[in-house]
Amino acid sequence: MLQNIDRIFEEAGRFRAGSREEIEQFRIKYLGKKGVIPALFDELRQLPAGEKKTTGQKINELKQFISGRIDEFMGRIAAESEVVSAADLTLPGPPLQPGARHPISIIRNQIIEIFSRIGFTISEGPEIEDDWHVFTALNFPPEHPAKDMQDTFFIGKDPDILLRTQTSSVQVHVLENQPPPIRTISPGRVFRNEAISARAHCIFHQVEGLYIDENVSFADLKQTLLYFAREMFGEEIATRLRPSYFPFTEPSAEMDISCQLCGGKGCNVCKYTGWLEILGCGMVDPNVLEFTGLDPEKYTGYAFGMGIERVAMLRYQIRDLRLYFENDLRFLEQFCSAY
Ligand code: 2U9
Repeated sequence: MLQNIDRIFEEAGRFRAGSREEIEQFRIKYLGKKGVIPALFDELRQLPAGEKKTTGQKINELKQFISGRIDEFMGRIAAESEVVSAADLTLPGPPLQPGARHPISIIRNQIIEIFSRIGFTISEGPEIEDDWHVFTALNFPPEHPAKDMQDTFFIGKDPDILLRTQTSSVQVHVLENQPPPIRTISPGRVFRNEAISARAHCIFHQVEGLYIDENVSFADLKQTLLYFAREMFGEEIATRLRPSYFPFTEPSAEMDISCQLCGGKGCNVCKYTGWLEILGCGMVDPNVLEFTGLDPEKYTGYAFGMGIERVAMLRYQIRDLRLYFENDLRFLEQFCSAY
């Protein structure tokens, strides 16, 4: 029943009225004697006692929301007809609701700004790629499961042409076309053949970073990521690295930040660990350098990658990834930023 109420919330939220008749029809549909809200209250009576309180509250919220929408549209129509009848063309127009940047854009711009300050350039590249730039040059073995149709979107029948699954493909182009020192980040949209849920989506955004030069060490990587975490989440944030595995880096690690909700003490958001995973990183595998024409005896480098949706979730305490893609103004209006 709660899901049904959520659906009605959305449906009523999408309603737009151009005339008094349309508003009246909307009122009858939801609040009329035989309308949706009285039907929900009838249904409520059948529920077990334990569920009645929360469900009843939700129905009341829905009722108030719908009444609010009716008042809002009536007010607008009244204001419009007043302007027409008064016809005072010297009056200022009705205020325009200012737009707000999407949270993904805000966080992407902040990440770009943070890394730009320490000398990283921005690289962009194609979303439709070939196998070499997405997998082979990044040291994925031919039989790697990521190359499977279950995980990657291929364009047509050609197994060589696909939608990039990570923006590291952009950095393979950079390595092929530019001599070191290279210090660049690649923000962009990526595609994975995943079922959509609160924690996963088939389209999401990443920022991958790459630094290649002589004598680049793991210590450089650690300090850069610590700097990033402090700039993004505040000076008080603690970080830790856990060993991990990626085909393109060796050694590899994942970085956690201390949970800001509980200050690292443990809560249901951090699953009582005090830590939240934020990104993956490591030293670029010598094979990747060799594949892209660099001498691994001369050059070393580090790389890192993060999902922008994930960083935004941690920054704004967003619980469900699907909210980013629904274009619901009640969600989008909450974000306001200089970025
Ligand atoms: C080159 C070589 C190596 C980029 C890296 C990660 C680790 C990583 C994931 C984080 C969450 C992607 O969005 S996510 O699923 N990424 O863990 N990415 S190192 O490594 C590179 C990049 C470019 C030439």
